[in-house]
Amino acid sequence: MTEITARTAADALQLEPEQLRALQLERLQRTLHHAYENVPFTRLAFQRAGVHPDDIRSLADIARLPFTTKDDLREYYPFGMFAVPMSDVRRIHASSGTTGRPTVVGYTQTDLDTWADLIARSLRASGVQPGWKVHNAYGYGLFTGGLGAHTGIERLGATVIPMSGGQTARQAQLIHDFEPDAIMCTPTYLLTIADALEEAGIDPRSTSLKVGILGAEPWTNEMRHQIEQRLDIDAVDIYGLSEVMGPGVAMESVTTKDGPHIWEDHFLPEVIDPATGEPVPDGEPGELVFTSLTKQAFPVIRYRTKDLTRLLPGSAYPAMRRMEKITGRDDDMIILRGVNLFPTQIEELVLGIETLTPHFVLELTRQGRMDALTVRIERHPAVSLATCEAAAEVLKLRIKQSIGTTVEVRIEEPGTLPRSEGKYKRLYDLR
Ligand code: DLL
Repeated sequence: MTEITARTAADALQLEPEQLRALQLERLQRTLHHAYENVPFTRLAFQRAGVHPDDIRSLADIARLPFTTKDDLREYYPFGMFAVPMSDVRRIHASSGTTGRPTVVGYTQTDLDTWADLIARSLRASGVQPGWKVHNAYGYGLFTGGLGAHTGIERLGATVIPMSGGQTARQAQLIHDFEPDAIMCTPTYLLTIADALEEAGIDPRSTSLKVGILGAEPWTNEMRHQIEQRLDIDAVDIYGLSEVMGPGVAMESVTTKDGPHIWEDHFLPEVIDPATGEPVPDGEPGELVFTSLTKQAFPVIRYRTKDLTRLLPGSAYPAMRRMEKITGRDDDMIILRGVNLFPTQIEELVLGIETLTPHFVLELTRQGRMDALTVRIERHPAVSLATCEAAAEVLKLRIKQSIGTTVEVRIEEPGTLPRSEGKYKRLYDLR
């Protein structure tokens, strides 16, 4: 494939809609040929579906192509989906996955350059400027968060502080000592860091931090509000997934805070009905699907993310569409006595009650023949048990009113629930 980097399309943000569509179509056709010629899975899947890359003459034709799922990637573990010889692969990452084999992804030097450029673009959207110091607390290693963010921070011309996750007391100390301007980590880990700052006698609102670039897990606008208040920063949403690249597939602008803009010059988004696989119009909710437009080592065609959202018109960057903040994943959905709910819905309600802490987990159990959901929430040390119990009753009521189901709420003593060090495990299925 001819080399295309974000820099050669640096003015992509300025494109008129029809120019962007033309660029996408050209890149789509090139990607389809590249994958068809070099990835046996793609060739086979296309042949089974009776399509050839030459049949795709418009962006709408993409609906004729077969989907790719995580199971497909697992089947070709570890390197069977790579579209270039291993000698051209400069780096691999893997997404852990809770069960089964991890998904392994690869990058050529050009892919790594594009990624760094897109992180740099994302950082600009978040307000980070060249010359700033960025504390990077996404995990380093096979996870795409740490190293993905790292090279982009450098590419922007900012200074990276490569902390990785964990050693939270030390993170708090170094935020105090090194005076970073920005922090990158998961939203739940930032709450853990805020607690550690307080424990070290540092007022979380007094640090040098101006902005948090937060993602890798679903989080609500209520969580944004709480983080912004607690740390006196702007909190913006960064989205991505290993299979499609890593962080930086989409990024929210600090000026609008209205959901991540998808960098459409590199990734073609669709939203489909998860049950039928049919594309739904922009504005309608469904499962997000991506086709990569410039990737060399690991092109993906109609990759089903399982992430649930809607496509919205661009705002801060009118050329690119936005996605609504993710409400959850298709596989995170809890079906409780016939009612569907997502952990983020509970988060929204918990954070709406001032006397409750954001430290909570959900437990699904079976009681007799019925499923039951318990929300276990930590008491804030400064709030009495009686006040907390009263707040728990309010929470139960609000959950009943807005979600339509009855749950148990249990107050736990301060410091007893697990703390986030990265992606937080909110839901425990004990059935
Ligand atoms: O989590 C990439 C990433 C790293 C994104 C750092 C942002 C910051 P994976 O480990 O492959 O990659 O997990 C991808 O995480 O399909 C979503 O379900 C979830 N996710 C990622 N970003 C967001 C976000 C990285 N901003 C999976 N909001 C995705 C909600 C997110 N969910």
